[in-house]
Amino acid sequence: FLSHPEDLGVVAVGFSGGQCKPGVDAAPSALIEAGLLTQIRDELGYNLHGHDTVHLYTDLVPKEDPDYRNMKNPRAVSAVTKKIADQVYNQAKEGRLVLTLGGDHSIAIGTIGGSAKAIRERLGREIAVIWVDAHADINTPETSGSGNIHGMPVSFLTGLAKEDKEDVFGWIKDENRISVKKIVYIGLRDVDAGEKRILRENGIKAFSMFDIDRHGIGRVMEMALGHIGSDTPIHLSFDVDALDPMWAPSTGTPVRGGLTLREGDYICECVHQTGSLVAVDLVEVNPSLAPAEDIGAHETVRAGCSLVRCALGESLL
Ligand code: Z70
Ligand code: MN
Ligand code: MN
Ligand code: MN
Repeated sequence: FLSHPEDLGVVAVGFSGGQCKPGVDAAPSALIEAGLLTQIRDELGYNLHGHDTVHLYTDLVPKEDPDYRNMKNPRAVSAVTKKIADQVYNQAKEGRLVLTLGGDHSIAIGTIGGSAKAIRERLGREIAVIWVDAHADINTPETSGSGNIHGMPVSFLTGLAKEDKEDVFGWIKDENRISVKKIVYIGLRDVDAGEKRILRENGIKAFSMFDIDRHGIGRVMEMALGHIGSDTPIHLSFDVDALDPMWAPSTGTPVRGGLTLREGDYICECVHQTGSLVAVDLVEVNPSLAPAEDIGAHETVRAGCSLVRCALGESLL
């Protein structure tokens, strides 16, 4: 699906307005300082585009941003994700693979909104999404208990949540949306009651930690990719909190009983091996949230780098 598979569009965006804990905005710089982009260029051989700037988009954050439909920072998240959608779209329409380094998971409204539109225009195809996360992030503004928009991106992307107001996600059009039939979750273990109902009522494919324990990650990936079907463009959105806190303690909402680093890497490797990957997000790394001083942050950043390299084909012999 890529006309320039060796070209990688990089969108580095330190944005934290989709949740309440500061620090996740520092993740792109931490990942880059750990050598991620150098490794991608020198060891994996990609030509990088758009990698020179870490976008903070503080200019897009309005002074006044009162809650709307129970959402916190609605105008800021809407404006920043709209901008990200443009950036990802501009990279993807050139036929490049797009890597986005977040940021909290609200940014996926932009990354997936942008790649869905570009792939539709370029290939007339709908993308599939593999969402790797402890959480389903499919609350609507009305079902959300927290009001944090990083718990809602999938509802906006699938059209389960809609809003007409232009400055509060009214910019999301059908061209940006994905089908509930083409999304697959892996790693779920902390899903709200309202979200479970949404998953059930819409027949959304989800592999929880229970399924991974039962079948093993190998079989789960066969089933996940089988559901998507071969020859479908794939957007991989990886929330680092899918990993067990043993591997990724520095994240806003660590949940015990998660994926090993090796299982996370394996998911990324399998997705790379399909040859259908068009975009990757890595989100929710928060270097300032480390239970054990510096060690936790360093380990989490290292784990994030490993996941991205695997998605870009590092382990392919
Ligand atoms: C909860 C909510 C969430 C990440 C927390 C939590 C969502 N379902 N996502 N941490 N990464 O607030 O909607
Ligand atoms: Mn998430
Ligand atoms: Mn999560
Ligand atoms: Mn390859």
